[in-house]
Amino acid sequence: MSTPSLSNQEIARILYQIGEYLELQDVAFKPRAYERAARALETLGAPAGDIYQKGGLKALGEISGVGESIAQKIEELIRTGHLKYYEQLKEKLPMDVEALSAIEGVGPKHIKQFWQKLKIKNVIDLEKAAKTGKLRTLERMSEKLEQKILRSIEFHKTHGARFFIGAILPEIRDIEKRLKNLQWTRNAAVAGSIRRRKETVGDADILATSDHSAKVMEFFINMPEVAEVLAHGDTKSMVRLHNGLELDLRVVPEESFGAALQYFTGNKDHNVALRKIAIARGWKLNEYGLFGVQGAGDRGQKQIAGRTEEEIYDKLGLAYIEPELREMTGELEAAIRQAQGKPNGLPKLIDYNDLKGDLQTQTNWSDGEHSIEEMAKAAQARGLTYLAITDHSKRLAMTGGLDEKKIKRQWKEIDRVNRKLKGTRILKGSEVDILKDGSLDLPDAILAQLDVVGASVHSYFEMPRADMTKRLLRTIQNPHVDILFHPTGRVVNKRKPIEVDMEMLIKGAKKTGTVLEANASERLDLKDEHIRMAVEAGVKIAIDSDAHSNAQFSLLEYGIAQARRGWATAEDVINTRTVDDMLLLLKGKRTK
Ligand code: DGT
Ligand code: CA
Ligand code: CA
Ligand code: ZN
Repeated sequence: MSTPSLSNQEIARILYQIGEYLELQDVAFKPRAYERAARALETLGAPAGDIYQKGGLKALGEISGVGESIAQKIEELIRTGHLKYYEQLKEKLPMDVEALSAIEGVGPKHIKQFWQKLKIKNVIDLEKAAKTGKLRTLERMSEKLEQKILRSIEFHKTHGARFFIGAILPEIRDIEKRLKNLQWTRNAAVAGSIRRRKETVGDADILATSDHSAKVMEFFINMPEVAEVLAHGDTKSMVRLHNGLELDLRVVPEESFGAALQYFTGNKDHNVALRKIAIARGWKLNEYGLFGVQGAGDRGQKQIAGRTEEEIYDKLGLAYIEPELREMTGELEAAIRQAQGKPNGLPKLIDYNDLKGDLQTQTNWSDGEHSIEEMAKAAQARGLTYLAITDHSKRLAMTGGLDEKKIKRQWKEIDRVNRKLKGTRILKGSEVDILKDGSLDLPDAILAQLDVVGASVHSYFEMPRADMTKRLLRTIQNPHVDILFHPTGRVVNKRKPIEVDMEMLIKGAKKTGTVLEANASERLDLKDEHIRMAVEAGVKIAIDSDAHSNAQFSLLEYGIAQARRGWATAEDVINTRTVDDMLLLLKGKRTK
């Protein structure tokens, strides 16, 4: 093809929008079909353009969830980069459906009505109409609803878009480093949800100490990433970056740095509870420090702590709490128990350097970009001593999924690279597809010869909860299934999880000795709370990059962060073990 074809994500986005336009026109059934197809596109391992090139229109139609008529539209998009049908819909309904439907209280019917009666095309128009009292005049509207919409618009302005942590952390870290290295600062640190490594973040809260705070602010608002300066003061400024993320920078006194770091790291509930502990002791805790009367001779309030976070927790009678745990989910109680030498203290969290291997990676044998050898070298560069090659299995034929014959050929190549490469061992694996009934698309005889078998749902995402739970429980019954890959199928900010009874699944994993994956890619699947449930139940976790290129081993960090937020120790995570210990652990299930 001469023109660069659209990515699967871009095609999916257009299909989603068509679905929304059809919904606006009260068309029956079709909106669901477009949604389904969009989702199928998002989960495809290989670019739709490649699939089309290899198998034509017929191959597009064979993608599960894509019918004949939508396949034709995808073909047109691939061939021309445009879609007449879509352009026509857009012309007829030229409003920003995506943004408008994100406003709470605004549904498809409203969007249609707002356009027909008031020519409202986007959120700015909507806000104007609400502020001038025009919305309330419409049928089925009221002053109350108008106010609700205004509040919701206001909310979206401040909290609307939450950013995936992986999309912003490298840039924020870079800014933090530049601020730290600045000649006018003594210290600088990112606080807030970013420091807690929450999977999505609203804005970035940065702190610094300096004797020349005006200079620091000057530097901050003039950084090349800054698109707009929202506020500029001597000790506090706020900017918006080109990517849309807002950054606050506060310069605080040196003796308050720890207190400010603690305060602005949050979360809010954790802070409120901590302040109550201070009050119970007759003290006061705020972003400037911990203050109170300590000794009998003291008069007035003195600073008891504030320079470091550690001394604040210590003076309040708590063990130090890692930022990832500060979510008010029992960490304070555990920290008190620990400080008092009682059992059930805080977990010793897995460290960011603890991983020795990666158990889900794909290569150019299926939908990955690089060869087995290139992936192994990249894993080695990341400091890993082993990696499992887990290309897709045959049902995902469109991704080049491997059948029995091809997988046996791959083993030969793995053996060859293993003989050549020192220091990193390549394990034979597969990402086996879970069929509708929970069985797998490769025979046990093949699975038995693999070092690492991960099983994944890539179809029938919409199954009712009970059926899905049954399906996955059947899958993990298979003694050859070592790991359930990305157990819920969600993608942060993009795709909702499948419906499954997580408690039953974890029980099943415990009973069968199946490992659950904490996928470190944009999926971050399992979620932190589910990792915690698994860990509490004694189920082992594997943190995998799911790398599709040699650059993606850096993703592992986000999986580790998620595992830490799930209270996981190194012991809970199988790939902190040496390759032999890890394999021994997997064998435990197979020989059970
Ligand atoms: P985000 O930005 O929505 O992802 O979440 P955070 O946690 O970064 O929240 P943000 O940016 O609103 O505020 C940063 C921190 O400041 C927050 O984690 C705790 C602290 N904080 C904010 N508001 C309050 C408050 O009303 N009381 C207390 N004690 N702390 C607060
Ligand atoms: Ca924040
Ligand atoms: Ca903030
Ligand atoms: Zn997968």
